[in-house]
Amino acid sequence: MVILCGATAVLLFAVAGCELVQPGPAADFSISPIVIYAGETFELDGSVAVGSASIVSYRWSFSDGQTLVGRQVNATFPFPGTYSIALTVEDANGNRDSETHQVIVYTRTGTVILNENFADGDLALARWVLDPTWASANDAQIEFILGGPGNALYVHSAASRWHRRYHAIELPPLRVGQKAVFSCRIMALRNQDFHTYLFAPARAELDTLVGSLPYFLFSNERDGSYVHIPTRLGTDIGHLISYEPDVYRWHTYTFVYDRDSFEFFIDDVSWLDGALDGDVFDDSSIWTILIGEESLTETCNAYFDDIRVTIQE
Ligand SMILES: [Ca+2]
Repeated sequence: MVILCGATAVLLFAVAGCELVQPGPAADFSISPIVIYAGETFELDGSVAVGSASIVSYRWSFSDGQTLVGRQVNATFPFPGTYSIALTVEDANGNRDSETHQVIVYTRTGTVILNENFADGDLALARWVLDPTWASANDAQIEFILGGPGNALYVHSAASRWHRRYHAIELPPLRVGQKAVFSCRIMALRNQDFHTYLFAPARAELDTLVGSLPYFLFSNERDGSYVHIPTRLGTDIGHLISYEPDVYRWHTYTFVYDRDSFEFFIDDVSWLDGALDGDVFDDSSIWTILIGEESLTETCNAYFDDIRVTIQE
C-alpha cells in the first residue's frame, strides 16, 4: 500500500510539474465512397487523426489480412463480406492510438454468383454432390438433349425415396434495394403415379429447414405445386399454387428474395409473394441449393438445367 501511494504521488507530481507533457494522438479516418463494392477501389484518409505532436506513421490493417502504410491510401476488397479496417497512428514522441471501423463490401448489381448449365458433362456431378441420406450414387446422370439445352442433369430415383443433389454457394450481403435471384429450368417426364420434384434455392443446412428460404415442390400425389415457407422452428407451410407442369417441356422457376420478402415466378408469371421470416439475408454464410426428385416408377423423372444466382435491383 505504501509503495502504491508513493508511485501515484510520483506520477501526479511528474504530470503536474511538467508543462511540456503532450497528449498522444487520437486516430480516426474517413472512407470514401460510403458504399464499397468488391473489387473496386476505395480511399482511406487518416488526415483526421489529431495530436499535439506530428504524426509520423499511419499503418492500416484489414481483417482479411491486408496491410498498408500511409496517410491516404487506396484499397480494394476482392470479395464481398463484412470486414474491419484498423488504423494505428504513431506520433513523433512514440505515442500510438488505434481506431477500427466495420465496413460491408457489396456485390455490384448484375453480378452472376452461379451459372450452372452442366455443359461439362459428368464433371458437373462432382459439383452437385449427392445427398447421402436419401439415395444411391447411380440415381442421376448428365444427359445431352438435342435441340434443347444440351447437357442437363437427369434425376431418376427409381424407388420410393428422394434423390437429391446440392451445391453450396456463398450469398453476399445485400445492399438496400438489391435482390438475390435464383432461377432454374426444370422439365418433368411425369406420366405415371406419384411423382415429386424439388427446387430449394437456399437452404441453410442440408438436414434442417431452420433458417432456410421458401422453396418449390411439385407433388402430383397432393394435386399440385407448392411454395413451402419454412418457419423459425424448422417446420414449413405449403402454399398450394394452381400450376400444373406439363411433361416434356421446360419451364423456368424463379425465386426473387430481398431482405424482407420473396416472390416466386414460373416463366415470368408471378405465382406467390410473401414476407421472409426473420433476417436470413443478414447472414452471408454458406447456403445450399438443393434439387431432387422422388418417384415410385422409372417413368417419373426430372431434368434440371441453367441454374443461376444473380444480384439484381
Ligand atoms: Ca445445359
